[in-house]
Amino acid sequence: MDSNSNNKEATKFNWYPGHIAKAERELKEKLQVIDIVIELRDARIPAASAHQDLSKWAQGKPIITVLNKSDLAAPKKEFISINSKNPASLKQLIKEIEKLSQPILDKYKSKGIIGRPTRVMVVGYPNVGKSSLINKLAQKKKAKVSDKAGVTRQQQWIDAKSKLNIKLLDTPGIIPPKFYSDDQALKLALCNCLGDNAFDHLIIAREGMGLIKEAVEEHYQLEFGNDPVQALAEKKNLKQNGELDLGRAADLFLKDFREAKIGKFCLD
Ligand SMILES: Nc1nc2c(ncn2[C@@H]2O[C@H](COP(=O)(O)OP(=O)(O)OP(=O)(O)O)[C@@H](O)[C@H]2O)c(=O)[nH]1
Ligand SMILES: [Mg+2]
Repeated sequence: MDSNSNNKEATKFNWYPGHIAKAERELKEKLQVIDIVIELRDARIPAASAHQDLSKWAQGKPIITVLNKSDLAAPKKEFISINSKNPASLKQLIKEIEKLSQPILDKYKSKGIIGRPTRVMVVGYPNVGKSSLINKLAQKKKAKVSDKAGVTRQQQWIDAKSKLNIKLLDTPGIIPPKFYSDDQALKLALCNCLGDNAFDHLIIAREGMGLIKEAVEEHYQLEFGNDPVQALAEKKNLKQNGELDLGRAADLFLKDFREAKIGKFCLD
């Protein structure tokens, strides 16, 4: 299979709805009043889920890069790794927030401003777990969480539960107007960061299976042949009207990958 030409097809689906442009505009505006930025990435794709313009937007404000969904990924040492469903995994992140907020609080104290909360904004691609993280830090279910990308549509301030006085800003997931590369688009689609209507499932499944060929062959006990999606449909006997149902096979792979049933990977 010529993976390059198929990969190019993946980016034909340029998903950039109006609300993303608005979300990016509001994010840049709000950064003026923010003290600390948490950039939440997906631990399975720490490079593909990075916002390359974020440090420019943040204009010197501290950015903590955090890999979420570490329970679904192979470990990566360079960053703070968390699992937003498990509060125990947040200790290192909370320490880092507290460390970075101290000089900010001291600065305000020296100006006679006492009790002003540190303002922490959480940003990242859709569906990386921003609202889940905020709910865990706040110890209450204030922000709406869903396994569909693009659920948070409005910024929302939520008070953190901490001995330090912290306000957290939940933000809608944003994607750049253009993907940085075809490889990035593929990985974001694979990890459910783009919304399932934004791409052709067949193309993404084929390309995604190619990235982890050995594990896929092992997990489903099959050989790729010319088309791994077809091989999976044959293996699972997925048919519609007597024909192999490639769409269902593609979705089966995507679901199993996203639930880490095939294995825990770091694709970057
Ligand atoms: N396995 C696992 N799932 C997670 C983790 N964090 C969040 N999720 C799940 O990921 C999905 C997306 O979570 P959200 O918190 O809604 O993500 P978001 O970044 O706020 O998404 P948008 O508001 O759409 O941009 C939900 O199904 C969560 O339950 C994690 O650490 N591990
Ligand atoms: Mg959200």
